[in-house]
Amino acid sequence: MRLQRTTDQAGWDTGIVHLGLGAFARAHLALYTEDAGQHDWGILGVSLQRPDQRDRLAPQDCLYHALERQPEGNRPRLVTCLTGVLVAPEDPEAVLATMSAPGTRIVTLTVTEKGYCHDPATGRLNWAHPTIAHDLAHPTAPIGAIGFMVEAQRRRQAAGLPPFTVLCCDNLPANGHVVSGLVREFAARLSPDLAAWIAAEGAFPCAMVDRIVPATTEADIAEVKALTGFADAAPVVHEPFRQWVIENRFVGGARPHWEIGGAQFVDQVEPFEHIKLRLLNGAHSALAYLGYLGGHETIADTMQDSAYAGFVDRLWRDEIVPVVPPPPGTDLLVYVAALRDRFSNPAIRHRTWQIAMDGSQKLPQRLLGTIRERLAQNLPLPCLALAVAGWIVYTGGVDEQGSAIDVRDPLAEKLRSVQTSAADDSARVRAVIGITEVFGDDLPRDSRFVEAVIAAYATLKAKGARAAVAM
Ligand code: CS2
Repeated sequence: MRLQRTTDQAGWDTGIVHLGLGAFARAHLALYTEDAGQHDWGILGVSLQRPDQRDRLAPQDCLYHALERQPEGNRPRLVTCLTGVLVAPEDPEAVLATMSAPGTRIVTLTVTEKGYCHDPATGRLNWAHPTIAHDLAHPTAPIGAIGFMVEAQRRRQAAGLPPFTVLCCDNLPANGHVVSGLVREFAARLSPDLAAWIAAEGAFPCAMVDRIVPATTEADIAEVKALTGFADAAPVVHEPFRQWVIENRFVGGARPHWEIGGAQFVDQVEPFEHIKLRLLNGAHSALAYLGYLGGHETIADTMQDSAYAGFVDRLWRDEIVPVVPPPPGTDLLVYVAALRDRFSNPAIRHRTWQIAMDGSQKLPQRLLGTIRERLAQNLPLPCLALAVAGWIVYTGGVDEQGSAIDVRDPLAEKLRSVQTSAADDSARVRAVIGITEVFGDDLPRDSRFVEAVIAAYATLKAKGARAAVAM
């Protein structure tokens, strides 16, 4: 059966423009918006690079199924709140027109860590980034998220409209503050008046988003067809769990009632974000590198292996929990127990290779913050050091069987070349830790950290990842 809108379905008007339309936003933001059920808050999705989402969604009127996967079975749900999909490189003007339309009051983003073109160690804009350089030279025809937001806000200011709220849904620490800083830094180069207006009138609430959403596969598409009868080319699959903690700061207070779907509006997001980035994402990245090297395809497979399950328990209990303050009313051991179940859900096939992507952009907030806390308290960090060493081996580009690893990372070239030109293993580790965009100026100089990673790297090389995590 073909998926198409019927006349008895109520329509949605665009209230939100979402930059970086991927599976995560369609399984998280869109479902909370669907639950809120306010039809003036429909979502217009924008792909900043590829046309594939639009090509799949447009022929089915932007309808799709979200398939909740549980060990006990699967539950498909039809999602209707997407009002359209634009592909920015094909028509940047259409994107800018929608972003600066009066009905658009919120711009949400999932452009991944690297999409902000910033330096992950400092949170400052990387002016040498080709996307930033392009958008500075051609501000009215941008290609990057920051450039689109600044030009659209400029048009809104010129038209006498209020700015839109910018709601970042990426896994960055203090994401609202970081994005606000980047937008204002970029705007100030073009027009100090615009930058001042955005600072005075705009809003960049911080938010913590959580739901495990693996990339959709052909098998998922076939399963949705078998379950629903619809030939849906663009379903998303997700775990049952979801969480969204949002700072309650929106321009003119205008936002959907996402709390209907369980979103929490709070004054301080930071404690929630800290535990999520460090306990969930930190462990995810550790398992991704070490699990991949040990031959495991998914996180659930890795958790099935008792050596890895024991390792991640030590990482959580002994190294992360003691240095991360819990948000009010949260018991971290209960949180960790839930994570163990979520990671072990066999119905979610989240590939280690997928999570391993873009480590240079992820490590600072996922692992290095915890490492800094432990060093400040002079505490040992064997599991964290092993995770960093796993990333170094992984980005070296050769697996334990001698086969090439398809390393996807904006710094992939640099990571490989510094490793190739180093004389020995210890020099290799030092060369990678010397990359200040990732490790800052402090960690390369901390011999406790450097020596711990050198030792972990040596163990990985000598014994392999599976034996290393079992130690
Ligand atoms: C994962 C996240 O791909 C990754 O790096 O760690 O996408 C993770 O699944 C989500 O943050 C869970 O909320």
